[in-house]
Amino acid sequence: NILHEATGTGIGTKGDTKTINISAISGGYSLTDTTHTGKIITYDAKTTQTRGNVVTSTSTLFNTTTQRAAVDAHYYADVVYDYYLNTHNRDSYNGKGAAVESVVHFDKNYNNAAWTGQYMIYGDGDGVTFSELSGAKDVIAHELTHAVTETSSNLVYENQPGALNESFSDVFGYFVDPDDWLMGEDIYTPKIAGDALRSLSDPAKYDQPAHMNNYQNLPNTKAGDWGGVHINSGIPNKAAYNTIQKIGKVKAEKIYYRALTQYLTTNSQFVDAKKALVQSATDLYGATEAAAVTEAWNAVGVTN
Ligand code: ASN
Ligand code: ZN
Ligand code: CA
Repeated sequence: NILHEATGTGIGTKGDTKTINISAISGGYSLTDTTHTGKIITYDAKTTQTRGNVVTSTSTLFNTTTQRAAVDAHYYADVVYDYYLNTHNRDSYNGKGAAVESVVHFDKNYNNAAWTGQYMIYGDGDGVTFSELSGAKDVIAHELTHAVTETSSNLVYENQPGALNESFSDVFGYFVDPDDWLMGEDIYTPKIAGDALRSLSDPAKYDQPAHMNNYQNLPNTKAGDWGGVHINSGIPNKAAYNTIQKIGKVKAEKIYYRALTQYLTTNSQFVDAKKALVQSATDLYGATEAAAVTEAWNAVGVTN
C-alpha cells in the first residue's frame, strides 16, 4: 500500500551514491517508482528462483550490502524507461505504460540476467565470471530491449531472427549507454580489467563473426545457443557500428527504433533487417542516410 511518492538515497554495486524514486509505505519505504505511467518496482529473490518481495527500508536510505544490486536495477530501469519515453515516445516497454519489474539476487551465484516475459532477473554472478549483473547500465538496457522487441516485432529467438533480437538488444544497450562499444564490461570478469562480453566495433575480439563469410550454422538447441543467437549477432552488430560511424547515433537510433517497431516481424532474416533499416532511413531522413545503411550492411556481406 503506497502512501506517497518520495525520493531516496541508494548505494549501488560499485559503492556509488545515487538518488532514487521510491514510495512511502506503512513503516518505511519501498523500491517503487511511481513517477511514470508504469510503476518501476524492484524485488529481492534472496538467492531463490522466485520473484520474492519488494525491497523495503525503514528510512529513505537504501544502503545495506544486499540493497546495492536492487538500487542499481531500480535506478537503471528508470534510465532505460526515460530513454524509450524521451527519445522514442514509447511509454514503457510495451508502449502502454506497463509496470517494469526487476528481480535481483536471483538464484545462487547466477551468471546471467534475462527478460522472463514478465520481469527482469539479475544474478549475483559467481564473483569470477560476473559480478552482480544489475551493476551495468548496458545490461539493463539490453534486457529491457528484449521486452520492447517481444511487444513489437516479436523476433523469434532462434537462427537469424534470434540473432537480430540479440543484436537489437546490444545496439540499444549502446544507444542507452554510448560511452564505449562494449557490452557488459562493467560486470564481466571483475578481476580482469578492460574486457567485455561482446564488442560492436570488433565482434571477433569476443569470438563473434563480423561478416557473413563467418556465419556459424549452429543447431537450434539450448547447447547450440538456439542457432547461435549470441554468436551471429556479431554480424548485425558490426553493421550497426558501421551505420553509426557514417551517420551518427542521433539519426541511427531513430532508424533502428522505427525498423524494430514498424517493419520487422517474427521471422525477419538479416536481409529483411537491412531492408527495414534502409526503408526507415528513407522515411525519416533521405537518400544519403539510406545509402549509408546499405553500405553498412554490404560491408558485412548482407548484399541483397
Ligand atoms: N543474458 C541473456 C540475454 O539476454 C539471457 C538469454 O540468453 N536470453 O541474451
Ligand atoms: Zn539478450
Ligand atoms: Ca558498454
